[in-house]
Amino acid sequence: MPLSLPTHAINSLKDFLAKDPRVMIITHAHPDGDALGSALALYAGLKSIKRKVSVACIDGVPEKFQYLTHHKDVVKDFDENELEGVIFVDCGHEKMSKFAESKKKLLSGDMFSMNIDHHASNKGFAQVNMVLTEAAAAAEIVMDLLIALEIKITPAIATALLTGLYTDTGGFMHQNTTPSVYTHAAELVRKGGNIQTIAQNLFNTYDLKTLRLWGKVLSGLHITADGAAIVGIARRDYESIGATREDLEGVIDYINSIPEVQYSVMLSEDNKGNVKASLRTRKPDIDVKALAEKFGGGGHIKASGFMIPGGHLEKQIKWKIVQSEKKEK
Ligand SMILES: [Mn+2]
Repeated sequence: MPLSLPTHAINSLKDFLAKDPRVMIITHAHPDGDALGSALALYAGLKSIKRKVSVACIDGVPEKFQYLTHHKDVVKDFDENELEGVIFVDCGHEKMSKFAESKKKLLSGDMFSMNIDHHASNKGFAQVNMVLTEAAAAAEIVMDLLIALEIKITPAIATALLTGLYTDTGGFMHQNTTPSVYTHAAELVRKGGNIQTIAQNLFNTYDLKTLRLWGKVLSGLHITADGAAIVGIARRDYESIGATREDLEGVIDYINSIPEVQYSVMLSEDNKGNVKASLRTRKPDIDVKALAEKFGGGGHIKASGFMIPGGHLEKQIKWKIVQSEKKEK
């Protein structure tokens, strides 16, 4: 069963594309597999019907995603004056792109703007919004959109879309793995999507510094009396072993694997002294999105996050989170 995409949004996009415009696809900073998979799938699809399309991500393409076709076409910057339209993909908020604030023209109404996303926090920041919170991944929406536009899903596009489905469902293991995810995935495999490539690049490949860093994280884990697993990683923790904060991605799922843990909080310091908090839970009755929102963040019920600007990683932050959670009870 395909998702119910809003017909008016499909028609607006069709009308816009018919003018042969120059259009930029933008995905969020610190991209994950869904950000890049859905953006590159849409890019390849629009290219195949000879549209003047480009694709941008402020942080470029991390090495582990460089198996994706057209990854070299992803630009880190662009001139908004050379565009007639922009399509945001997998951005729960325009700020996530890190372009919208500096390039005011993008969402000023001076050009066509579209927002393709699945985050519950998305307020519909573009002219045309295709926000389906029931979708597990932006890739699920992009797949149905390509079909609606009668664009052929090639094996390369299928692999990009499957990458989005795989990453945003934690390899089909998270609670958001709906029947729709499986039917979409089945169709993508039928169209030549390569699961082996995805599994090898994203799930079973870790370099030595990453494993060393994870060792540090796991040994510093603290479990509170309330069953919250909390760990803090200072900048020196990863810099001392030649790792970066990006190498922490995935370790929180190990922390969350402890059966008695109610929810997990990972606090990591960036090189400017800001602290990023990642929250996860596997418990059906716990909503980490609500917890993140108290700190000005957001995300999904089972996976969320927030940022403490200039927060420096000190015990106080851990304490604040635990106290705030206690008060709720
Ligand atoms: Mn996503």
